[in-house]
Amino acid sequence: MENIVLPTKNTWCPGCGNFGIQKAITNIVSEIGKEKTVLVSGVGCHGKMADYLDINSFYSLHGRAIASGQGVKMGNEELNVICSVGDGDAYEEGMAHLIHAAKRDADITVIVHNNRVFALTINQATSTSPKGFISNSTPQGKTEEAINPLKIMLAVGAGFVARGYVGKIDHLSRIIKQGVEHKGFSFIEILQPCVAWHNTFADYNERVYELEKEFLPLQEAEEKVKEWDYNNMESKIALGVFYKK
Ligand SMILES: Cc1ncc(C[n+]2csc(CCOP(=O)(O)OP(=O)(O)O)c2C)c(N)n1
Ligand code: SF4
Ligand SMILES: [Mg+2]
Repeated sequence: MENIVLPTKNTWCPGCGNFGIQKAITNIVSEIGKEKTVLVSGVGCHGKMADYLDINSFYSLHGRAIASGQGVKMGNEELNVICSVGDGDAYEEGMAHLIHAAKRDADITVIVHNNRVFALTINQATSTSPKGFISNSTPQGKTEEAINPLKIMLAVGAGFVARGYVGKIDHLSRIIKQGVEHKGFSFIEILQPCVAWHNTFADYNERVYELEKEFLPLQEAEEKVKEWDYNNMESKIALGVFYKK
């Protein structure tokens, strides 16, 4: 394993789920090839990843990392492009980019650091915060249902759809590696608790489980992603590759 963590001052909160994603990338970087990999970051707590890793990177704008990543890939198709984005980035400001990149099967990997909150701007609800979530933008509780991004990705034809969890770093590392190696668009939702504003560690630890199969046929995947709808606080949460074309 190559140590690519820079000695830069790290301002993530102690215990932040982003450390798990940093570790997962560190685990696989020598296997996917450090010199031919580019990390394209959005803006938010997750975006600081570009500052903390000794890896080729491009610090993009909030919601624009997926567009920038496609530009990088067009410039040099030999590169592995990993767009490291927040849920605010991917499912709010950048949702149109996410949908169209999936639809056109752009050969990039999107990893979503989904803490289910706008964290850097100190606690506003996002599309995947559960109904009833109390935050600075929803002081009386979020009134809308959460969206299910995996369902959306399958509906628009994404060729690789997976979910990982920072509490299972080896499993997460394997999923990211598979996503990078997949030819075409790959989408990986990562459950990343934010210990400051949305600490879901205990809840996820109780509910997550790994899919037994390597991946599922499309119809089965479409059913499986409905098991947890992001509002339900009781159902089990499947991890793994749901679908691979
Ligand atoms: C176009 C635009 N809108 C809003 C902002 C302000 N902004 C900066 S970070 C951020 C929240 C990021 O949330 P998320 O993408 O979920 O990342 P996290 O901080 O949770 O990792 C916002 C709204 C911005 N920089 N640019
Ligand atoms: S605010 Fe949340 S996401 Fe941001 S560094 Fe702290 S724990 Fe991590
Ligand atoms: Mg977020």
